[in-house]
Amino acid sequence: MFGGASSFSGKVDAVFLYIAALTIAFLVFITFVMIYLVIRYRRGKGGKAQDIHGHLLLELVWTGIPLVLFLTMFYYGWTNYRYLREVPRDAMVVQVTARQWAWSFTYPNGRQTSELYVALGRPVRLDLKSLDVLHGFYVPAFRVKADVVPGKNNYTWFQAEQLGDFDIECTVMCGVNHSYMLSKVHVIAEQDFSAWYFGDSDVPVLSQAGPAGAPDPARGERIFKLKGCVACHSTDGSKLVGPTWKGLFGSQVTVLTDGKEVTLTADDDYIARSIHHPPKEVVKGFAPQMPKADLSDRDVADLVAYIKFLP
Ligand code: HEC
Ligand SMILES: [Cu+2]
Repeated sequence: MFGGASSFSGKVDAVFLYIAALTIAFLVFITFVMIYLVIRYRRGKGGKAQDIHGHLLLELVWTGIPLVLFLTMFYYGWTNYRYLREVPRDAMVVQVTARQWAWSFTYPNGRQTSELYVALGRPVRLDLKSLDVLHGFYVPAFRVKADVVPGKNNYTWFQAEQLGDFDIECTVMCGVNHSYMLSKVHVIAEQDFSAWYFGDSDVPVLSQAGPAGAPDPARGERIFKLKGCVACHSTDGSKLVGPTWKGLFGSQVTVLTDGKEVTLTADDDYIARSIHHPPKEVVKGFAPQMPKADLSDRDVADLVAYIKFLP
């Protein structure tokens, strides 16, 4: 009866509407009966109070009917909940990593992306992991929502039924940039997905030690987006949670190290140190909020090259 962007959408909407309709019907019914009884039995001239001692049939009816209705709600909700939790065996498994304040996705072949790509009509299982605090994985169009709890592995799944791009949001207040913790699901046709998955895409397999070549700023930029640096650092001069990277390279930076203020030049070495050991030198005017990322030496070299490349 109901369609939607995923195999859940229609089912979740149907349960929701069923419960809402039943609730509204009861609200209207009870309100009208109440108003009627208040008027009918109001205190008037010559009225006389009456004692009533139970009415078996009436009590059976007003217990029985709601009981049956509420059990249908329960049954309907329960069967759908089971469907949401039972992942088909042939589902593709994608690891989802949440951190303040970005999502990343790792595919069975090791490819990592900051946006999710899935094939139309194919079930996808998402294994949810948080690196820091509580997050909530939510794709409104798919009616998919699951908590991502640090230290506990949660999961969810879906099967996309419509081509297109859909929003991913975080539902849990997870820090200052919570509301920017956004991403997308791209639902593409099966053959496009295979081409993307097996082909050469613009998204590299990260932290895989490639041939040691010259540091690559373009790869650095992709790491910047993929590893969530983009949530706290801008490249256009605006101040987010962390300092902007615009004009950073070669500038004078005042940092607090071991409780002392030191002014130094932001060179290769300083930037690499800031990434490897964030709390060691904390830029003046900022809180020590920078997390330690799992980056290889090559990743850091490419990030430094990217920062250098920025105006
Ligand atoms: C949760 C927010 C956050 C994230 C995510 C984050 N940083 Fe930071 N970063 C900060 C803050 C705050 C500072 C300033 C305080 C400090 O120096 O520790 C900072 C400082 C830096 C500095 C020194 C900048 C300067 O102006 O001297 C570099 C370089 C840096 N971060 C690189 C990175 C890289 C690379 C990533 C991604 C792997 C990253 N950061 C992710 C918050 C963040
Ligand atoms: Cu979050």
